[in-house]
Amino acid sequence: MAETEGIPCLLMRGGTSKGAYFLASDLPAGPKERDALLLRIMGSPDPRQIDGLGGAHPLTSKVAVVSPSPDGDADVDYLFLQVGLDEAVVSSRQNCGNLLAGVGPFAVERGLVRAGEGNTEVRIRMLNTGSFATAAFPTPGGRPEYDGGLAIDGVPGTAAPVRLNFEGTAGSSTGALFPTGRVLDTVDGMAVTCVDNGMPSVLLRAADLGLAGDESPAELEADTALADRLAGLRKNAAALMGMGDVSTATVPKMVLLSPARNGGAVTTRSFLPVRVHTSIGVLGALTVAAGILADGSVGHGLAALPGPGEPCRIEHPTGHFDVEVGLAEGLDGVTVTRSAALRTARKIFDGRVFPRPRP
Ligand code: NQM
Repeated sequence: MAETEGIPCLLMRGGTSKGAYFLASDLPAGPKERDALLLRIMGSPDPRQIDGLGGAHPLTSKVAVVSPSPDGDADVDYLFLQVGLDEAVVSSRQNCGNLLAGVGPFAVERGLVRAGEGNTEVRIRMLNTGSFATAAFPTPGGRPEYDGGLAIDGVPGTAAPVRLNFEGTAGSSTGALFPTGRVLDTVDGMAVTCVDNGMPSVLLRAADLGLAGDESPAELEADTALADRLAGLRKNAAALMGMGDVSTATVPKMVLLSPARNGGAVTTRSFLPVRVHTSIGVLGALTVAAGILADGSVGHGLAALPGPGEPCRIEHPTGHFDVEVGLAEGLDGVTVTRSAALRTARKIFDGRVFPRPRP
């Protein structure tokens, strides 16, 4: 389709993020051409993204590309792309569980999946990592219902629940739940836990960096000495995790941990890796939960761990996020037995997007 006629696009909030959702068949098949087009659609590079759909923050500069799945075990394939703000970079190196919340409804909206009676389950293969998720959401009368009674912190009001059950998240980007082979490492003299339950992350104790751990994202972003320290730690931890050059990657995330303030398990501040998350990612929260549940990790001692069958409440800058994570000790060490969470999603705009002209 000629760019001048516009490209079909659904703008959706997925969890606490927002992004542009496309059918893969509406975008160029080659990643280079596709990414160049997405940069012009989102208005990058430009920190304000003034000439495109992007919202001038990593959490609103996201794209979901969805297609029917050739894998017999999935209904649809979902590729997540993080679009840079001031750099012309589109990265597929991380997954996004927040945009994932909109993938099931999008698949129904676009006719890739037929809605069930009252509720629909969509099985999604997540191409960034090769792991799977099943999304369940209400579809009364055969259409996704976005209105509902579930409040999630970081989003005003309430909306219909989207239940996300994950499989195969442990080590999905790095090959192991604890990619260094240890639950605790020392990097640049600091105790860290490198963990990947769907989002490769480096967990640190805020107190070890001289922080309380409940500073606001703006305060943390203004601390340039902290940014330098975290950049060095991230580079060295990523090497230990076998992740290679992460200078243009958005993973691993750096997550500061401190004791919970409001009855949850732990307080978090998550770096994306430069801007600070206003809440926390879905796979990010599942990864923090797996990290603190593991005996001997940096967060284990400071966390108020949930009882059997209780959700793990991850506190963040705008409230909390309850996730369900189970760990078991197996012959090969610690394994993840369950990863699940509740999110909401909303269709905001359906239409055609007109990319900026080629430079
Ligand atoms: O961890 C932001 C988000 C995310 C990722 C990020 C996410 C997840 O909140 O599953 O959703 O960590 O870059 O959208």
